Amino acid sequence: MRFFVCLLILIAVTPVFCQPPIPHYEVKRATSPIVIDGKPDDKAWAAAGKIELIFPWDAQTGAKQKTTARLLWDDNYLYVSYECEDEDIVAFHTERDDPTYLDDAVEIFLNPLPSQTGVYFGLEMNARATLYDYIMYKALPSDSMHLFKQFDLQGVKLATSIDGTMNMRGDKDKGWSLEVAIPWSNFEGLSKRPEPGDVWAANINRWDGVEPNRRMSNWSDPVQPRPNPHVPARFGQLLFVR
Ligand SMILES: [Ca+2]
Ligand SMILES: [Ca+2]
Repeated sequence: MRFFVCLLILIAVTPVFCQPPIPHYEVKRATSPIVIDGKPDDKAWAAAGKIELIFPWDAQTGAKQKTTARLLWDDNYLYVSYECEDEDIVAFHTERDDPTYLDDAVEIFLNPLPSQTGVYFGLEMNARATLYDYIMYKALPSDSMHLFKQFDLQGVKLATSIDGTMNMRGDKDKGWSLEVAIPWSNFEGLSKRPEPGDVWAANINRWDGVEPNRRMSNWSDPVQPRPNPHVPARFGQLLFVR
């Protein structure tokens, strides 16, 4: 009897212990101005650590193209940059809150209050610098997540730079990059502006390719059977440092 109880406990807890670790990243303060022009070549970016996205779903058939993301902060903004290797840059959506995730797009999901997983902010940005932004929130009675896209972040600065020919399918592109600056004032009420030592939770994602050959890559593996990054309990940790 005791053996079977132990076996049942082992079966119940094993999936948790087998999950990949939650990644951590130190967000350094920008020591010089960052010009949001889509090219993360400002002097400040050189000090930022690099995140390379991983490919959690082997069943997807899109090319595994490298993405590097970096983050910085200062008194007014959180800065995020992405450098995407891409042999075929495809993006069509141009209006705020269009479904940019159907294009070549990068994302950041931000939870300024990691003690809870019921609310977070989403930014999904395509290679044309179109922003789809929203709040995701958990609601009773089923505790399912809801997406409120009428919410618009204020004062976001966003730009991309293209090394190739967008939406020309027959040639070979090199890639694209994106810079975004998000004012801290958007998060008032849920969290104050971070100070050194504070931790926020986040995931960083990319959608790449054209159906039926698409692929999603992520900073933190959401540990889902199908591509789904909306798992706040699996977000990585951003530690703000000087
Ligand atoms: Ca692409
Ligand atoms: Ca919106």
